[in-house]
Amino acid sequence: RATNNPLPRANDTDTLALEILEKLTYSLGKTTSVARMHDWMDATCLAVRDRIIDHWIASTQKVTKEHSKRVCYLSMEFLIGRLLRDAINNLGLSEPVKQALARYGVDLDLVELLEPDAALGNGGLGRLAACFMESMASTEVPAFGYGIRYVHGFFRQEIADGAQVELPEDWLAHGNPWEFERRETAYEIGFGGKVTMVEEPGRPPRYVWRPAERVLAVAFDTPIVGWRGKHVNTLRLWSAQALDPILLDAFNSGDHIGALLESNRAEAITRVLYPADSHQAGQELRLRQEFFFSSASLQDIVRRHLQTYDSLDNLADKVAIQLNDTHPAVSVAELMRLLVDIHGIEWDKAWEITQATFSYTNHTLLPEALETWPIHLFERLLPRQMQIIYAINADLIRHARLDKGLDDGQISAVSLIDENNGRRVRMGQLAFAGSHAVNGVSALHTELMKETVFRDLHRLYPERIENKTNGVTPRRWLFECNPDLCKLIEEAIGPGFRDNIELLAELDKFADDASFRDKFAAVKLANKQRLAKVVEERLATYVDPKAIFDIQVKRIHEYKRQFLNIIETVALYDQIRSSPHLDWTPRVKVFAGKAAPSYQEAKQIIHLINDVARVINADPAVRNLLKVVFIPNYNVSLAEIIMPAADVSEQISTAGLEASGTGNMKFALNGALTIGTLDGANVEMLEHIGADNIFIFGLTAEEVANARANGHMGQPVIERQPLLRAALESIENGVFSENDPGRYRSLAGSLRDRDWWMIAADFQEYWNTQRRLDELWLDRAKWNTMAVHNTARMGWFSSDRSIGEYARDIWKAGPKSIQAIS
Ligand code: 26Y
Repeated sequence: RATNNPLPRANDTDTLALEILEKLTYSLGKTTSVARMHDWMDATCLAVRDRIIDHWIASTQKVTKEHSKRVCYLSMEFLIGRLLRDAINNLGLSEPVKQALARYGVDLDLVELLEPDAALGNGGLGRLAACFMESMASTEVPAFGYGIRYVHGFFRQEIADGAQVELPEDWLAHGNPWEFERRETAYEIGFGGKVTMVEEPGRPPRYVWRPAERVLAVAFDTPIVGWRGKHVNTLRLWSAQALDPILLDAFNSGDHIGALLESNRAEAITRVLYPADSHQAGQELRLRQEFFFSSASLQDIVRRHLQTYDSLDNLADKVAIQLNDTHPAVSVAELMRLLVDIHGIEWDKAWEITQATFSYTNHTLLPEALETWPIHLFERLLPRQMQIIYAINADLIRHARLDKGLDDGQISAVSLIDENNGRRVRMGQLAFAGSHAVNGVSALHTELMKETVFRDLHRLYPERIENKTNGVTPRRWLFECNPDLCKLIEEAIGPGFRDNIELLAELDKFADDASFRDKFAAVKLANKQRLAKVVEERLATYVDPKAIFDIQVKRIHEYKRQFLNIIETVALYDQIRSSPHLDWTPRVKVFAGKAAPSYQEAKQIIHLINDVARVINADPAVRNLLKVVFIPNYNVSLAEIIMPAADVSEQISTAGLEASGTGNMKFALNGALTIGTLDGANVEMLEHIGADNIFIFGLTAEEVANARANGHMGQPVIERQPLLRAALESIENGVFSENDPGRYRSLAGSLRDRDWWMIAADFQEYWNTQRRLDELWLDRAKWNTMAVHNTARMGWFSSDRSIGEYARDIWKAGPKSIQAIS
């Protein structure tokens, strides 16, 4: 019997050593004596990849044979990071691969560092997509991730004279060992042109779109292997190519440059990731990207469905399509076009299929991040999709007016077209209308969705919005990044937690066990030493691993309030200098994160952090009681070093603005204590971890809304708080920017003014809470007890749990065991 599924390979060191050598020899053409470290990295990836492929083929065949329902996760971003350790760990090959390489005198840890960090995303939303891909594989939910194969991912950040500099990222420069180009899986994507109505006798009129421009979307597949290699899913990323790569006519007539222009124009679509995660700039190229990957993914989904079934009527029974925010929302119109125009399905039936197939996740309520597109741009680029949106809107408005009795004001709030800002398509409303389920990413965020952005649509469709609190994969964010802690946990409670992370709860009873606590603290110290070494190497700054490591790492944004953190740092600096005799608790303030290149305020905040760091770190008066470091180029790989090394996790966003947060979960899982506001998933962390084990401060979301409505101003608050006043004055008077004393005048001024982000409003409570942490540090047994409780109680925040809920409530897909979770 012919089968391409070989016998399972042996996983011993001998076999792996031989296979790595074979890859080095026959795939890379190198001998052990001339091989460089990157050759070993490639050879190791290829050897490990073979094992993934075995499981991949088996998984694909099983899903095909059983006609299982598939989940298609459409996301403009997948912030994956490195894959080698993930693969080795999930396949249970850590020891044999390490030993195998050791035979050639090669260190696996060093090999791993050479893999480029795939940064096809901005931040939380993209990293969530990557965690979800891993969890779907680990929980055996058949899934495809669909996205864009950007040639240049998220920019590399350097700091020059304190300021952010953006450099191009080039992850594909030396090839990508994980991907498979599928030249046969390619679709034409149209742009522009005209729509004509075709009338044939006895048939309803048909619309035919003749695009002016066409490009090809070519699939590149990466296998995503789940825990214990049980199941492998596919991440399918689209790359743009010209249909006719060189215009032969032009080429032959000697216009060699002109002949290549078209391919440049086509390939530009997937050249670079937009580096903004909170402000829509509205460039045409971005809309092209959105449509390009949406259309390619839908054509692929439809084609695959028709390979098995003879009709699209049962599409929603066999596929669930999740829209990761509104970036793929044009999919709603595009699927309608495919169903109605191409496959001749009647409009109402097509709409039923569409709604049953799609669901949509919202990740932000910030008005400036909500996507809308000018009608004229949409119409020019996607004329047929624009018509379809008008038709959907007409149905929606008719229903709202006639069946639900909405008035004009309410109608204009639910309309897919914003008439107030020069007529724009609202992508949020489109995604909502085209989906059977819409979800927020934390309990608080979901409630706020119902009250704010989607208030009127929620009234119209009160069943549609539900909550799915985010999670993070414990494989990457505990097992792989903190192996020593896992060993310790296993000694205490056995290995069960590796297959069911909620069993971490059994660790709770060790929180009061002094000897366990000490070992827990010893692991934390070793992780801090490792981070200290990175800081020393990259910044030539010594930080004492015995001090509190107080860490804020995330995108730089006003609402995330890195500014609040650095003002508190300045106030602490002032206090240490004015009362040197007091018993100050040594602290290291660690910052990292990127600002969108066009976001001036965020770039100023980075500059300020670096200016403050320079002054404080050089001041002998603080005697190493306080250090400030900004580690450049925050990415997934750096996060894997940082998360296990934190004592304090800063989650201090203005309440109501952080949809969920996921860094908060990674820190707490690794035993950091959170100082945070009642925002996003912090609220649920408080419920799980308990109020005694987390440090909550500040205004609630409701209080923030009220303060804003009541015209809150910072100045009167600042007058009443000498610490804040002094810190702010030193920042605005150039104490940290002597060569440019006015540099921070407007940044500081914004606090005196309307203090939109409630920094002045929350300062005093933040300061007081930090001092409670200082005090707690003196009672290390108590601190460590709390840290153990954090790790023990964070199991619920696994993305396996999130995926289980999506599978059960929204997708109705995945193994029976998952769909039956309570
Ligand atoms: C439209 C464009 C400007 C845009 C691009 C990216 C808008 C938003 C984004 C990304 C948003 C994002 O990353 N949101 C984050 O999603 C995480 C996962 O749900 C949340 O944990 C986090 O609170 C939220 O800010």
